[in-house]
Amino acid sequence: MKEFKGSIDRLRVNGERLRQTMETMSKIGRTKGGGVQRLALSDEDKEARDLFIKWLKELNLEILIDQMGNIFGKRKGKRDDFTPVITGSHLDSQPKGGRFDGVLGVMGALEVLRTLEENKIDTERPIIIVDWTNEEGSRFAPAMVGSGVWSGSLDTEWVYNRTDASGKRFEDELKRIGYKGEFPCKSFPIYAYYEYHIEQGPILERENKIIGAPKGIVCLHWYDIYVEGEANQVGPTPMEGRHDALCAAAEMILKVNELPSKVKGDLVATVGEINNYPNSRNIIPDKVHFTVDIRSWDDQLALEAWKILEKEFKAISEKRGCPIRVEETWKVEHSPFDKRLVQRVLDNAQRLGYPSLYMVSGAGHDASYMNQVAPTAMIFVPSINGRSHVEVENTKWEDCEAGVNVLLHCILQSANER
Ligand code: HGY
Ligand code: MN
Ligand code: MN
Repeated sequence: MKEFKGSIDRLRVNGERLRQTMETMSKIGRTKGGGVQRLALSDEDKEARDLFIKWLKELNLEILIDQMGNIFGKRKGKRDDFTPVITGSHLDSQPKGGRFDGVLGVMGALEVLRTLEENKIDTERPIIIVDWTNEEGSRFAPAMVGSGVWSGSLDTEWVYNRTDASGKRFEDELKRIGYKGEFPCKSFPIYAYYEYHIEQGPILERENKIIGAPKGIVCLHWYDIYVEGEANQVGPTPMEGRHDALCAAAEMILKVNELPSKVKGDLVATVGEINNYPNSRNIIPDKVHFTVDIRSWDDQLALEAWKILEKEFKAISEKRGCPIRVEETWKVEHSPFDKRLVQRVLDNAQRLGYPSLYMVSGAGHDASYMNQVAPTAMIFVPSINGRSHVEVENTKWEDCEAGVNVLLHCILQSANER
């Protein structure tokens, strides 16, 4: 390996190696439509973790797995007593998800460490790469539980007892894949956290920018709604007097969709998941479960919006004689990132010649929780056609490389600050 002689400013990552690493990782859980399915704590998640650890070992990093299965790889600093710079994201995916969401931030961080290693560049501070457990929250709700427990916002036992649709417990699945580590899942002092991620929206592409520097992430509020009705034979039961849980739910779901137009501002509201029982074409449904996801930069607006919705749900429930139960499943406040680090992202993008944009993240990330315990910033690159959480999710390789070059220099600058 050659010693890097030039000015550190000229250092760049190896885009071809990044691409090959991404393509190797995307083979794990690959779906017919060209996406990936690596649900948290599934066999595919285990396979991806095993491969990630193999790559960490090749870099002689000190590896640590904590009680939530978060995987940390530490590269020593000249001053190993200094607080570290952490960078990473997640390897788990949505069902039929994309090849870039989360994994680009972990493989990008890996490429940074490979670049430092091969150029024999040491930093003052240690650098830690991380894969956070269950960022997606699709199989086990809520999302971002690995970073949520680590940052002290979620309780280990509560997460351990979360179950998936088939009733499997989080802790049992974590043990089954061999990633329930010994190390306590709790925060230690860190100097800075950078998370590199695809934008998952249309703005960078529309504005012809390559690097996004989010000022922060919106709040995320998740609710679970359970509607009770009365099952009966669809034929002889008169329409009058039915308590059809699915019709009640359908009316409620439309209210979710209409909510943002009532409250103005940046609010978005979505029902993504619905389960109907007994789900037989000739039985009037008597149980429906559906989810509500509300997001806004303004936490208060999101809470007020929910109040409106809850009232509308109650009115529909009474009108149709279908009692409801509401679970306030999860809330993460909006997270304004560290202004100095966000400016660093913009400055590095400019110095490296990449057009950049100061923006907001509408997607949740582990950075939402990390921002509660350490100076945090994110680096975005464009999603082609603004698509994500779909098999066609895609980002140009040259943009992926550009993002990692910005990540490299942000990390170098922070890791060399005394
Ligand atoms: O929900 C989100 O925005 C993220 O994918 N967990
Ligand atoms: Mn993600
Ligand atoms: Mn995601």
